[in-house]
Amino acid sequence: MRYELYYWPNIQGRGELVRLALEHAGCDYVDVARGKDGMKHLLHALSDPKRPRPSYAPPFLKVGKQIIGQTANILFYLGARHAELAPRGEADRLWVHQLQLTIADLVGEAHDTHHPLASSQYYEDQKPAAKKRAADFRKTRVPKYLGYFERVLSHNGKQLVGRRITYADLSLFQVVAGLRYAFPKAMKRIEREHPHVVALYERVEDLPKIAAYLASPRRVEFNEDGIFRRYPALDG
Ligand SMILES: N[C@@H](CCC(=O)N[C@@H](CS)C(=O)NCC(=O)O)C(=O)O
Repeated sequence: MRYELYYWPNIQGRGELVRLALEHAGCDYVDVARGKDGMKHLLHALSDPKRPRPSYAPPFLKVGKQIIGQTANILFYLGARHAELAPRGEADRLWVHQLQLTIADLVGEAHDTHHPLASSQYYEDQKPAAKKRAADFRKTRVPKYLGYFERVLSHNGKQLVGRRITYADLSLFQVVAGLRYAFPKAMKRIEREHPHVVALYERVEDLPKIAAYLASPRRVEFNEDGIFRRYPALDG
C-alpha cells in the first residue's frame, strides 16, 4: 500500500524524521503537499470538519483510511511494519520509542531557540529572548542531550538499539545535521566530546538508501522557515 505523507512542502521540519524512515525502509510513499494542489490537500486534511479523528498538526501519515499523527507515533507505527526500522520485541520497541520521544523534546527545544516567547510571532520580534535562550541551549541543553545519546551508544555499540539501525538512529542523524546547520560554531566544539554520535551520523549518511535520498531533489534544503535555522546571532 502506498503511504501518503502530509507535511509542509518547503521545510524539512519534523516531517523529515518520517521521510528518512520511509526512504530507508524503501516504502512506496507520496509527499502529498509537494505534489499538485498539495497545500490544498494538506489544509483540507487538517481542517475537514467531517473528520472524527483529525490531526492537530503535520506531519501525519495516511494509510488507507487510517490517519496517524504525531511524529513519534507515526514512527512507532512504521517500526512495527518494517523490519528495517525497528526490532520486533516489545521491550526493544518501547526503548526505541522512548529514545524517539527524547529526540522530540530536543527538536522542540531547538525550535524554541528562535521562538522562545511565542510560536505565532516572528523571530524578529523576539530576538533578545532568542539570544538568551540559544546561549543556554548551546551551553547546557545540547551537551546534555548529546551526552545522553553518547552514553546510550557507548553501551550498545554502533547504533542506539540492538544490532541494526532503527528509526531513532535516523532521527538522531537528522538532529545532528540540523544542529550543525543552525549552530556551526557551537557544534564544532560540542562534537569533540561525542565521538559515538558523530560516528553514527557518518554511518547513517552513508546508508545506501539514505545517501541516495540526500542527493535527490526529494531532500528539501535547510532554510530559515524550518526548525533548525541559521541565525548567526544565535550561534557562538
Ligand atoms: N508533537 C508534534 C508536533 C507537531 C508540530 O508542531 N508540527 C508543526 C510543524 S513541525 C506545526 O505545523 N505546528 C502547527 C501548530 O502547532 O500550530 C509532532 O511531533 O509531530
